[in-house]
Amino acid sequence: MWLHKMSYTAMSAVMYAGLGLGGVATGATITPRRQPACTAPPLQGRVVDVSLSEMGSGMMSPGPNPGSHGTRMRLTVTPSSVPAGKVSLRAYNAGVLAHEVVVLPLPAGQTPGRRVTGSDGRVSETGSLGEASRTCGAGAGNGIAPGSTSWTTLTLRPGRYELLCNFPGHYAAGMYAELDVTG
Ligand SMILES: [Cu+2]
Repeated sequence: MWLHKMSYTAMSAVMYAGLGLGGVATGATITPRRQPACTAPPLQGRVVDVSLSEMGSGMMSPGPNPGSHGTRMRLTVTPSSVPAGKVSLRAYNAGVLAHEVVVLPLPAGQTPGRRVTGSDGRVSETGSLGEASRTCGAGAGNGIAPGSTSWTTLTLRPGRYELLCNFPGHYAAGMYAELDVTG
């Protein structure tokens, strides 16, 4: 899932306005960029921390079409291996753009980052086991706002999984990582 184009653009505009002001409030209240907007509640099972960001966040302005101008983005998973069973993802957006985390099975022999990207800049979510894409909330939403956390609890069988951000262009820009679930 990802933000509709309108709200996505609007959010970007807000982000750029914030960047232009250097994060200084001028009348309106602007939440300090590096202060987490929220934290996840206690989560069940093994907790996997997922960090979402763009390279050089806060030091450069990503273009209006992130990922299409060579902007590198990243998604990291800690730890990268957990026992089978209940696994909770705690996804923190450390970047300046909205992101999300989608969990897809990774077929044997396939390395992360090799999925085919459609003309919309997204990969197929067929077979998705779940996602964390709700600002300060659980499960599916319209994206995780910068400085916010989203979380979800899944029951995962042994195998390899790929966690990725499916906002247009973000996967191709590097937002994917492998999570291994051991038996
Ligand atoms: Cu993203």
